[in-house]
Amino acid sequence: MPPRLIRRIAHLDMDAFYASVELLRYPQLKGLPVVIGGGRRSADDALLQAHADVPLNKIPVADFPRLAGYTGRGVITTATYAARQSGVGSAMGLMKAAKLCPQAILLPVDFAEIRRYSRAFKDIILDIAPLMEDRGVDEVYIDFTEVPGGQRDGGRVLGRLIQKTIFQHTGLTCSIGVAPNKLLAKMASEFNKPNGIAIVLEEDLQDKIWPLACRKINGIGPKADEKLQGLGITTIGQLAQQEVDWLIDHFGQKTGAWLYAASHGQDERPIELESEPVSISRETTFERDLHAVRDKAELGAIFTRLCEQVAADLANKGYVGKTIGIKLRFDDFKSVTRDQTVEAYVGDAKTIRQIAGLCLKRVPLTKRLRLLGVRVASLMRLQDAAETASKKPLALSNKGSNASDLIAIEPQLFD
Ligand code: DCP
Ligand code: MG
Repeated sequence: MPPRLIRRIAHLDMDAFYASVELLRYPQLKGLPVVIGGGRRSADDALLQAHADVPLNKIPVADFPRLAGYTGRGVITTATYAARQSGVGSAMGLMKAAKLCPQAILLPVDFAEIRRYSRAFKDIILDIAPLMEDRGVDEVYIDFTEVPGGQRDGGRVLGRLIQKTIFQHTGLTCSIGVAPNKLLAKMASEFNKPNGIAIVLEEDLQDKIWPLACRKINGIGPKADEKLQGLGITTIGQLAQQEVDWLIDHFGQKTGAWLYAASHGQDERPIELESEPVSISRETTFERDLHAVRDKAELGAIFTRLCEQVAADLANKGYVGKTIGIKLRFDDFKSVTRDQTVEAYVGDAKTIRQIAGLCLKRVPLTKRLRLLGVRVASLMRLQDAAETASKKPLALSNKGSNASDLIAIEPQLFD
């Protein structure tokens, strides 16, 4: 019989993520104090304009905007480790930071670039270890248990492989904690930041976890922490000394029991896998049944609104699609659907509305309507679609816009 595998869960968190992404563009700033925050300023545009004739990595360090003299209400989103040495960090006001570290370079956030790298590092992980839970822009949980190398040296071998591969492909570093569960892994990933790996085993609880402040438990926020401090409890070890009933008396059944389990390093939560949506849709049931002709204006407005909502959902989730569909339910509760697949991926409300309008024309609209829905399927990640389009010869991508031109001249129902 094969030996029973120890459950090994990793938490991976990118190092100074937004700042590190900027350093890829401006490698000349490596090792310098850089803070990211505030809005885009005239100084940022001026920098690029003044150096329009040189590659970004050749812009002299001396020309970058500095924190010194900053006025305004902006806050720091993140700071490089060099800047953190001066005591600046996330959520600090930029004016305060300017006093602590005036020489720091100040750059704005480029969200499109952040999303691109976020997707890239997650795809690299998925290639190596398929059980990954997406926890936001710069962190994930990974189940190491059955992945080759995931048991070796407590998971360190697989951790190193993932770090190395992410770095080779993106130039970014990350830190990894490996532990028997998500709770401990999340704490461990902070132990050796940046570019570090930390292993926490069950038997390490007393030495590595109990000395930490209660706030280090993901889920104990400032309010709960204040209450714990009021009860004389500052470390996880002190929390673990309390009777579960005493904790329940003070925090209620659910939180009390959870505090007790957490302080003893217990956490059974599974890894929740990322699931790709098959389609994105919106539908609405009307307050009263509507007639295609008599209530044309109202229906038209609702139809447009649904398309706008679907377009916004697509944008938020980062997808485009090429099958546009509608769903209608009549006053006799019978439903019909129609859809149309177009050549180019679309995501904007206007094009979705045009194609959905064509679908609508294929349905006889004699009965009154109870419900209207709009759906976009055959999805592709926006970024992958952009990359595919940019690799296509120009003639092919032109075809897509011709298709929507054609649609634009079709008369619309409900208009
Ligand atoms: N972030 C933000 N607002 C905050 C904190 C963070 O917008 N109050 C953004 C900027 C960070 C990113 O989220 O780059 C990830 O947050 P982290 O807490 O992981 O911070 P960093 O990755 O910047 O640094 P670390 O190396 O400590 O993980
Ligand atoms: Mg991070």
